[in-house]
Amino acid sequence: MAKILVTSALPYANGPSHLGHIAGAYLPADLYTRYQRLRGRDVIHICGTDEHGVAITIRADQEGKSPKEIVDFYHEVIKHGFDALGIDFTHFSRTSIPLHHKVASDFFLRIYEKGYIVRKDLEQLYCPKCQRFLPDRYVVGTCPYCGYPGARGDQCEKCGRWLEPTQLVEPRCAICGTTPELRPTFHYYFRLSAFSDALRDWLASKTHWKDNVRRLALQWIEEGLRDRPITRDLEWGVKVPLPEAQGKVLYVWFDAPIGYISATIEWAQKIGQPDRWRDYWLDPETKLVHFIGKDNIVFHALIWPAMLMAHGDYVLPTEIPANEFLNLMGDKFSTSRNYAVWVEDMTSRFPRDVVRFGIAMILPETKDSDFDPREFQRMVNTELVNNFGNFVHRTLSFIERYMGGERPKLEAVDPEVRAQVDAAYRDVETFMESFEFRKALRRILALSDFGNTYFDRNEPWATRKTDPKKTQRTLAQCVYMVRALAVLMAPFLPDSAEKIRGFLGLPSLTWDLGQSPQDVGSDRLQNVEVLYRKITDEETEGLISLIRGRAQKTPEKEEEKPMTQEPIKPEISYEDFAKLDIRIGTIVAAEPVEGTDKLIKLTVDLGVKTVTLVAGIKEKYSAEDVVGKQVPVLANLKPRKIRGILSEGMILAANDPEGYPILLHPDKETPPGSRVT
Ligand code: B3M
Ligand code: ZN
Repeated sequence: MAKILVTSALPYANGPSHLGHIAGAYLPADLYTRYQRLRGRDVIHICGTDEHGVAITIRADQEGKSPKEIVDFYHEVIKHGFDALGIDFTHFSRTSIPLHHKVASDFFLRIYEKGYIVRKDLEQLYCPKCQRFLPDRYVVGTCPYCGYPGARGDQCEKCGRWLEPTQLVEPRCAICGTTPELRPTFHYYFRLSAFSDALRDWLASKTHWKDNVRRLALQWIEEGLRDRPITRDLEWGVKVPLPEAQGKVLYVWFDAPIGYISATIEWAQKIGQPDRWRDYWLDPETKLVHFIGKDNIVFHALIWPAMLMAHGDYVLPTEIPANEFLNLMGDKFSTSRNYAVWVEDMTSRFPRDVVRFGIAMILPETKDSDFDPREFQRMVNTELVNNFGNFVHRTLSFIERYMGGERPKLEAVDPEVRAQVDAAYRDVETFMESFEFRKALRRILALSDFGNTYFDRNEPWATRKTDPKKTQRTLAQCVYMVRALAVLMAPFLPDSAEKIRGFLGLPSLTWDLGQSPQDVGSDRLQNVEVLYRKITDEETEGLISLIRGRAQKTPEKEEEKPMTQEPIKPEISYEDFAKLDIRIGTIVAAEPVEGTDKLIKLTVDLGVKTVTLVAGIKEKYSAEDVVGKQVPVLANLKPRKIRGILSEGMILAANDPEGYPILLHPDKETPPGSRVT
């Protein structure tokens, strides 16, 4: 039997997981693995924390901790979150372990020796103050495309373009703010370009892949694959295993996917069958399935397969079911702004099956989707509680109450019931195999909906007095459906399925329903209880206020990236500061500057004199808004002409993340001309 090797993206060990992560990769991977296991297939699910890379070293620098302290802490946090949700990994490893370092260096050496890694001399930005070469993300500056001042050396968050650090206008060291200088150095490049044809051919066979994955990969190939630097000047990471490469480590995206292999090896060692990993990675028949979020597509559908091709021994990905993004009440999740639902927020409030259900209903499989606690409440209460839970409970409690708990014998399955169950099985199989978990779940709910209709239509509460035989038959059919539902739901709601198994006294839940009455379970029901309770309005409102209350109020701009603000500029002396004459002014008149989108002409009373200022605030404020307001003014700035108007100073305002102004006002009415020191 072909083996199935499921992986889910290795989460960076620099923060806890939120529902966006769970919906992107981990729950789908878990559903798929549990389903395949239920079908009796040889499947393992491998994951672990991604513990290298600058996101982690920057976080460590910011918090004054070592990278190891950061990753040790978050490895546990992340793992705990997965446990609480029942994400069932065969093995959950981490990339900082010596085994991974060894596997990753061997991988590097192998493809280096085959000529797919080459050394290139180049010039790189070096911070003279920090005395180090600066990896991409350690450089910040102004985006050459859109002018955004907080662009990072690898990407501009505002316009989304990928950048080289040397493209930044006015680059600065992200740690100390010093202007870096170009110095000669060298790096190692993976010859991705050598694999254009092989990748194109390989992708050609993946016609059934999700459109988002295949299209993006092919688009990259059409645009021309460029060789990619795979080393960085850092202390933290997998050391480049070449004597001349002192002080260099592998780029995190080079070593991380190799983590899928090293984690499998670690698992094999742990279970005392050290060669077992080979059965998966070295067998060309293995179905390798990478669950990821859409931001990881290029790495999994192009660069990693090319690395595997270069290496030569391992199986290539068979499937890459990448999900789109999950949003939160209409906005993006933002870890930097703490606008998120963390796993713990949910698992501390609701049973994990309820949480899994709520996420599975909205998996962003074909487009971005949205988590909203009100919608969560509605779906749980109507579908999980009133439909599925209700059918199971009304069936089993009827038997307890009116039949002394004795399970009615199933003589023959009603053809209508059989047809319904068979059709559900077929559809669920199709959907689960093609990673359409939302559809699978809705299909199961349709079956329990049918169960409820069947129950209502046959009115066992009425026939109980008039036709006990018929009542028996009705309930036997319903029990048959309860069992089918428990099986189909098992990947989604493992705890509920296990409970139902217990109620029915079945030794285990198996996909095949079997034909004989004994297959349904023991003669008596056991300890039947209610599966779910409804979510209350108070709980929903509580969750909403929690999410909104702790989020920082500024609009989101930089998703999940450290350093959302520009670093502090180089130090100045007090004398430098003392040259600035800042005063409180009262705006006495204001009019828009004709022919501009941004400018308002202000007349400001500075106590000692009244001045004219031109301020770029029109996008956010109207002239009427500001008259009468008090603002700080830089009063001794050399006057300059703006649109023909002499501006005699500058009002001081905060910038929101999009660069728009936020006016500042004194805490109470202040005499105009008061100094700000
Ligand atoms: N850690 C990025 C992420 O968490 C990265 C995935 C690695 S998978 C090999 O989105
Ligand atoms: Zn520096």
